[in-house]
Amino acid sequence: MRRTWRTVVVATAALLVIPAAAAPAAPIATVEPGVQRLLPRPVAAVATGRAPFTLTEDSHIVARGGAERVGDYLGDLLRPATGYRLPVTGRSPRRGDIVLDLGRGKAPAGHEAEGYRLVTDERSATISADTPAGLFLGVQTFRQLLPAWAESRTRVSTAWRAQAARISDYPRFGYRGVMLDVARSYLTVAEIKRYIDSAVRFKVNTLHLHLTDDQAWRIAISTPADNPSGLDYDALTRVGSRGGADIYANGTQLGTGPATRGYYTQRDYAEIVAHAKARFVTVVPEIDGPGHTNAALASIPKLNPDGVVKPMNNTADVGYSTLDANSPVTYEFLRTVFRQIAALTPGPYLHIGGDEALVTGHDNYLRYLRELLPEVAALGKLPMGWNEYAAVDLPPGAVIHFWRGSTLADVLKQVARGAKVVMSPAGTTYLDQKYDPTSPIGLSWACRNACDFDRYYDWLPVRDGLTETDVIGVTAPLWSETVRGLAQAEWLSYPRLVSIAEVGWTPQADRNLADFTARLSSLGSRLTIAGINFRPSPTIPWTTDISAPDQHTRTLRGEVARFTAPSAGTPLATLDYGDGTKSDVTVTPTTPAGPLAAPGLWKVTTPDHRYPRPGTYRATLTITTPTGVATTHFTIHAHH
Ligand code: TNX
Repeated sequence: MRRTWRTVVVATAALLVIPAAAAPAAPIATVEPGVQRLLPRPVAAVATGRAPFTLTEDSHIVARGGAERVGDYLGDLLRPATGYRLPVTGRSPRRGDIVLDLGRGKAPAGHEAEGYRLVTDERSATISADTPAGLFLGVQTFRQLLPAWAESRTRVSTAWRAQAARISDYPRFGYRGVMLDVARSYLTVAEIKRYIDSAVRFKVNTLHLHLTDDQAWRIAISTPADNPSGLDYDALTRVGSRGGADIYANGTQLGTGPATRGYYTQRDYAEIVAHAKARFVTVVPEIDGPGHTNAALASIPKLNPDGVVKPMNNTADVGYSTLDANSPVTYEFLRTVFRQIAALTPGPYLHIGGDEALVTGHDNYLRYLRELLPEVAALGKLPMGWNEYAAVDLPPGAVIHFWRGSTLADVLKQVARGAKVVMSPAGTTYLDQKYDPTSPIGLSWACRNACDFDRYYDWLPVRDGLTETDVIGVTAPLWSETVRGLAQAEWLSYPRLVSIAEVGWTPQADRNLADFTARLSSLGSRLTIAGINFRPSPTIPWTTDISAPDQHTRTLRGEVARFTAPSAGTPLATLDYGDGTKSDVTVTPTTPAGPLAAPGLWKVTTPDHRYPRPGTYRATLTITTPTGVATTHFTIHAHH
């Protein structure tokens, strides 16, 4: 039996939230995917008005040479929902093929590294770029032109159409990052991979891993043959990885329960790096110091000049620990650690932390950096550090990770000497901050009351005397004092991470909050279908997607449709059976929504409905949500 699924997406035109109780009689606008909905907004995109591209069961992904692995990735994305074979082949393109065209001069001029062009029409969908990375970014755009059901991991039967369009696109910045703090609370390798997979949809290309802190040390370091001080590196995981941020210093619980714990073997870390690399994501590992080092000090007593064992500390406290800048053991330790991490890290940067060294003493802080930075250079890497580290002269190409303004003069001085800047101003990029005081998790020191996607969108990454070329990018850090597992990480990240992704991608002049908000409204559906958790912001008029298959039956029974409804509140469904009868039908969430979980897919079930006589009936399903009304039709072939 061939089942046809249709998708209808509607939303209220107004930005206002209509209370669930009031039946919205507001005008309805149909929202289809298309160039006007893309996130982040491309540099140039037009709907050509031609017939759309349609993916069919005969479609191939045409990709040769360096394009092949991007073709494989795209095939893996599209096969589950479409159920098509989508072979990756080198044939000359036929109607309905997706073409990944790699070659010199294909990207917009001057944007060879990550630029791409995308043309969709009734003949093909062609993505062209100078690099596989450019093709990969074009793929992320293309998938957003397909119906949201393309994100389903189970088969959906629908017309897989993409609007006919012509897009020319490239990033504002080359460094578009997210940061996971796996020190305060651990994420498994599988969770990190999923987090990467979600972030790349929005063209994020850098994953900063905050691997060590006061509360825990999360990366295995093997004891080197050359170990003059006899340091017990195994203790970093045997002792240090047992920690986590569980409580505030006053004993109150942080987050929904104790921190998750664990560590990465070097093989685990390599697996994360490889997964990231296959998605054109650079991993930037951070080993924080000289402050934020209690877990290391507690693991290896010899790092303390007095040899006294420091206790592990499971509070959120920071600023009380320091490595000894005057002890050769400190540098012996750091050399071992950074050498091993560098060997596992293909990316150009090693992040040395350098923040909040409150008990180090200024001279010792400078000494620490002056000893460590040449070691990083000797490993062939560029240093990156939180903005405090601009207190010393940095090598050209070093990156200052800006999180607060107190050392602006130092930053500007180092930039004048050739350092670059990545922007993570705490009040507009920190994903660990509560959205508002009702958020069950999150901190609030950097952003107090209204910290939703709009605030994280509406800021200038180039300012304070910096120029466009001084700044190489932005990063959204997810500190994890209150984060327990991937679902909570996603809840704090989406939709705000999308704001930061667009700050990093889209030219300043093309960024507009109202336009961004409108584009976000159809994101909830896509995230829902993809199984990515998010916070359905109450100010967004979330749209609904419905899939209702045609049926061959005389008696309609059980599940007749699935739909998305990201807004809070229970939607209502009415089914007109097409034979003169009409009734309210039951809607059931497939996963429970909660204060930290967006509503998942809903299913619609009908009581048994027997058609009076054989025939073909056209049913109409209407879903009413707090933000709009969605309608779809399906056919019942009631012959037997
Ligand atoms: C400040 S930002 C920190 C982190 C905390 C974060 C919590 C920075 C360089 N240091 O250690 O986790 O605030 O929001």
